[in-house]
Amino acid sequence: MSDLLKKWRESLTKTRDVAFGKVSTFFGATQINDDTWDELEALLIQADIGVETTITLINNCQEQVARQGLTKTEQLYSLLKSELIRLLDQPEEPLMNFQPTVILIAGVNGSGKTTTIAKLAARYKNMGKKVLLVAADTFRAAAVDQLEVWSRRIDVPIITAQPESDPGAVTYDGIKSAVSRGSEVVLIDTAGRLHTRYNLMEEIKKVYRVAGKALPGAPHYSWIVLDTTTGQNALQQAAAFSKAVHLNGALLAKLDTSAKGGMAFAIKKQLGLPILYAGLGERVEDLQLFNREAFVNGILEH
Ligand SMILES: Nc1nc2c(ncn2[C@@H]2O[C@H](COP(=O)(O)OP(=O)(O)OP(=O)(O)O)[C@@H](O)[C@H]2O)c(=O)[nH]1
Ligand SMILES: [Mg+2]
Repeated sequence: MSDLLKKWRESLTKTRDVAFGKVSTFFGATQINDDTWDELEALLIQADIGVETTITLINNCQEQVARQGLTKTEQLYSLLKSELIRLLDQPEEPLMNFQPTVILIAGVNGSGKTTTIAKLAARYKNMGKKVLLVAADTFRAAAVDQLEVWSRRIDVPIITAQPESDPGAVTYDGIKSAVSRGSEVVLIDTAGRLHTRYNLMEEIKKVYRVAGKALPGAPHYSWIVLDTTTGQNALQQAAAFSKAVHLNGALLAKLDTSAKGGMAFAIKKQLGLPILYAGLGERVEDLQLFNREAFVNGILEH
């Protein structure tokens, strides 16, 4: 097994053991009958795949079983694996060909935004890009400090503002500064906010609009960081942020500490958001481009 596959498998231990353990042991020499589908449906829902996505999955599997004339549940296993892979997109590294490419990062409190931004910044820097961090989380003084610590650690410049100043203003200054210093990638960190709080959602809409005023077309990417441990709850969060800041990608944080990795399938199926990156651990290099085959092989036993 390659090091990459090993890393994914290791990070998905909880999801594999706790949530998908029963799915993996379900298949064997038994005949496929009506009970098979009811039981499999229950197991998949318990594994955080979500009701709607599970129903689609079961329907697709039933069609294939009929078409291929499969009779044993063990034959169904590899079919399920390939149908799970098919539910997900295989992303490529997003293009960074604007001058600069502006990326807005949103999400609820504590989901992993700031840490993920630091990891993304290090990744893009290693790819040879000139990166600039913008600390538009002006809500807490400690939030700016946290990003500044990262900025020093990964040696990437940062634009900050006074605590409690307007997050729109620092976004504007940050993008203007990126243009004048020739940065290639700008990562904007925003304050954590509940997707149900009207004022806070209006505030991030403003950050989004101001980015477009500083540079027409910005933000070019608007990504949500989802804490994988929240499971299906992430769907409501992503739906609300999608409306506010036109999300075009999701990043999964804390896959390594979660048993609810199954939620990834619903993000794509129900919201149509591609998963771009996943956090497989706390280290900078633990942020990986999402890999659908490694993911599905990591959540199921062989
Ligand atoms: N194990 C693990 N921990 C993570 C990962 N991503 C984030 N964390 C941890 O999650 C905690 C919260 O991360 P932050 O990056 O501060 O989250 P945030 O969304 O910026 O939080 P607020 O700004 O308060 O909304 C920190 O302790 C991180 O180390 C991950 O992929 N794996
Ligand atoms: Mg933060």
